[in-house]
Amino acid sequence: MEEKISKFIIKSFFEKLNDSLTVDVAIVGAGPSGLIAAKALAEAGKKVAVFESKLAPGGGIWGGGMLFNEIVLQENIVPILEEYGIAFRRAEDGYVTADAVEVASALIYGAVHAGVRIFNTVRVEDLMMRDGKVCGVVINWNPVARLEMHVDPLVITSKAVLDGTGHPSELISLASSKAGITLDTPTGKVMGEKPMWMENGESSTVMNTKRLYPGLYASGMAANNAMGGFRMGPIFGGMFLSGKKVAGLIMEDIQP
Ligand code: 48F
Repeated sequence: MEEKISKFIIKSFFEKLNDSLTVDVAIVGAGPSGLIAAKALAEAGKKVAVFESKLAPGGGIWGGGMLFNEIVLQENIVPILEEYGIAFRRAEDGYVTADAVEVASALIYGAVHAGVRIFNTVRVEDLMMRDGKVCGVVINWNPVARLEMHVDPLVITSKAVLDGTGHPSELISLASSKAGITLDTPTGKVMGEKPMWMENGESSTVMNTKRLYPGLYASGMAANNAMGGFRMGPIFGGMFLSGKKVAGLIMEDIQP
């Protein structure tokens, strides 16, 4: 029995990985914006792989505000909560609250159920570029990076790469510093996230969600960091709408 169980795991994992070496969209980071974009793209028939450096996908959802595991959303997000079957409670002034654990697990399940492959504990450490376009990501096990092992990576090729890495916008920053490319931002470089301003941050997250370079997109807090938007804490409507928006932008660009 022991031999069979190990064989089944190895076989099905390698089938999954082998089939994801070339995808339509490689999403880096399984936070709310990345997971929502992933499901929308998969439902539109795109082949999507998500690479998440942590063991548990879900990014900043799980901890709610200061580990109080509830999140707040605006009432106009209710249709998206209903799409996922997430329960919510009405608060005052047009806000609703939802259980952070239910939201995180629903977004993960929604993506995988739609056909997205999520590779957890895999860190994207670099980009691939050809002819003025981003066309893939360089991956390695996160523990390899954390233990500073000298181990060469593998590469996933894709038509589009989404930076959903949250506050540091790791891939956009890498593209700017290492590849020296000019981003579609006011300075051509990463503008840097501004301090807390919930109202402004919520709307700017959606406005800042865009293509920053051919083949390279940003959503959620990565978009805000790239474009110089404000942070907003445990209100998540902007993240949800950012995920939906970037899925639409990518679909327009990679239509056959
Ligand atoms: O930060 P995160 O949750 O992404 P988001 O969609 O949402 C932000 C909110 O959670 C919250 C907020 C709400 O108002 O401000 O912060 O912008 O998730 C980003 C995910 O990316 C992973 C990281 O572990 C996290 O789960 N990640 C970061 N860098 C890498 C990565 C990398 N190089 N490779 C793979 N995953």
